[in-house]
Amino acid sequence: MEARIIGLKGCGKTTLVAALAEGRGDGHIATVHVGDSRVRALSDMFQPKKTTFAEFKVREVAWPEASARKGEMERYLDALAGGHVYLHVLRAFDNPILGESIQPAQDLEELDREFLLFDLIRIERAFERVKKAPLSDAGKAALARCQEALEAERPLREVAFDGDQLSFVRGYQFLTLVPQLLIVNTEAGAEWDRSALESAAAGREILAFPFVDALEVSRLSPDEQAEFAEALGLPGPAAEVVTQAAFKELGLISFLTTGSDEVRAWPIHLGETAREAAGAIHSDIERGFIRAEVVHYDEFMRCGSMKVCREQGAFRVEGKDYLVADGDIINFRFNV
Ligand SMILES: Nc1nc2c(ncn2[C@@H]2O[C@H](COP(=O)(O)OP(=O)(O)OP(=O)(O)O)[C@@H](O)[C@H]2O)c(=O)[nH]1
Ligand SMILES: [Mg+2]
Repeated sequence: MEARIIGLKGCGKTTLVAALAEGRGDGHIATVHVGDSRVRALSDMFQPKKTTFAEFKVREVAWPEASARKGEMERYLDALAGGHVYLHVLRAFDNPILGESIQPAQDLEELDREFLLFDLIRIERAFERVKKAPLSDAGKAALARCQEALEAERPLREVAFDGDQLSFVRGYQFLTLVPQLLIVNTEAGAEWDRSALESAAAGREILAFPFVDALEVSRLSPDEQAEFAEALGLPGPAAEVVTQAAFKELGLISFLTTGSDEVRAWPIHLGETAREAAGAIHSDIERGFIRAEVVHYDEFMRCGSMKVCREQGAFRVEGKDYLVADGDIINFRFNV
């Protein structure tokens, strides 16, 4: 899973990478641990040799210098392709170097407009090139559908494509197809007016906190982070808040495995079955799947041990088609 951190010049992208990295980053790229207090709690109970969080790669797309051939914006748009979700940073703090006023809603509209235009031009080029790169009728219809949406100023992520159309459209790496979370970098201690941004957000989820404070919090130990985040008025440690919102946006959940060797969170898509979840661990477990022994995390914590879970009927045996829920603790039975 990879998230791209995007946004206009000087809005705080690099600062966000650092806050998410919790010291593990490298400038523009970081591997973010999906903040999951359940993993920490289970690890405290089982004292395993190893504790493994679900992970998320983030990569900043840095604002480029203009060249003789291309302006800054053109170069930026060219560099954006890829990634499963955009973390779109908006500046709501005063950055004196930029010499521009604070206007996150207008900044958002500016990049939205550029994205729409970029995608429209890409479609026009595809139509122009049909002699050299022929398009099937289905392909033409899919692109026409994209064009129609974009001309009505609708981003492609809002269009309900069917499976075949979607995989065809994905091949073009359209910018408006990628889901977005909006992350507002606010001025520490200052009020911030959310209402202006809400209409421009058009349904995208908005997170808002001062990145400089989030960065300070991210330098603390996991135990201290939640407390200090609260004291500073943040919604939580950045890695936790942002990854949870990104998981929700992408329809991801985590199931858990426990034991004396390892406590671990495994990301899968909502709607995946026990057998598919087994495949997330190893293809052998998926192939040799017999059954899944399941206790939900909340039930487990209520009971305090597997033994009590069994006695109280919180422990379930599920078959291959069981739909895994977020927070299920699963032990797979399989033969190889
Ligand atoms: N006051 C204040 N300054 C901030 C905040 N976040 C970032 N800055 C400062 O703003 C400047 C730009 O931040 P960066 O994180 O480098 O922004 P960027 O989006 O990566 O910038 P480019 O890569 O050049 O586009 C730096 O000097 C930061 O220290 C904030 O929340 N409050
Ligand atoms: Mg930067």
